Amino acid sequence: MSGKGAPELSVRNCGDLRVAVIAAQWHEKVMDGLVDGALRALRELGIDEPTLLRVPGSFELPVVAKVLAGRGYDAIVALGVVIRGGTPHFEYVCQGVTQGLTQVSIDTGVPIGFGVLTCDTEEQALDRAGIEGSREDKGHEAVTAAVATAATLRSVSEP
Ligand code: DLZ
Repeated sequence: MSGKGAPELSVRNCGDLRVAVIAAQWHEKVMDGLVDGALRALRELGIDEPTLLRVPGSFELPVVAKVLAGRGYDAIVALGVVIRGGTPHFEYVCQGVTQGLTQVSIDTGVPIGFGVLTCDTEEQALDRAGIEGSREDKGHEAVTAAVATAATLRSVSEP
């Protein structure tokens, strides 16, 4: 089998990528952790001036991602937290945001890091928020995935 391995992720090959972070506003404490983790990951990669936009809720992430994807960004990172309540609303928001972001990414060819937590409880979300005591840091992970994919795409489009 032939083919290139994934390009190394470093300031050298990522620092000039244009990246936008879009963050919903529900569940402030978890969102603060996700945004901090995402911005930290971008700094580690030398991407010091990302665009950061806020939207009201996770349902609004796809439309903003679509507009930004048409404006020359190399990668987009979508951050949100949806926590199950007592009505079917949870399913509709989760489905809308997941399908919406998938569609935007495939239709536009711009990688989107999926940093949307869909949790049964706030405790589960806090455990993934990259704050003190969390076991996971999903904002950081979403940036790494989106930037790695953008670097891969760039490596195949250049001779
Ligand atoms: C309405 C709503 C509810 C009930 N829960 C959440 C949530 O847990 N996380 C989230 O990001 N947004 C929630 N929203 C707001 C919707 O995403 C959306 O902003 C509104 O339905 C208005 O379009």
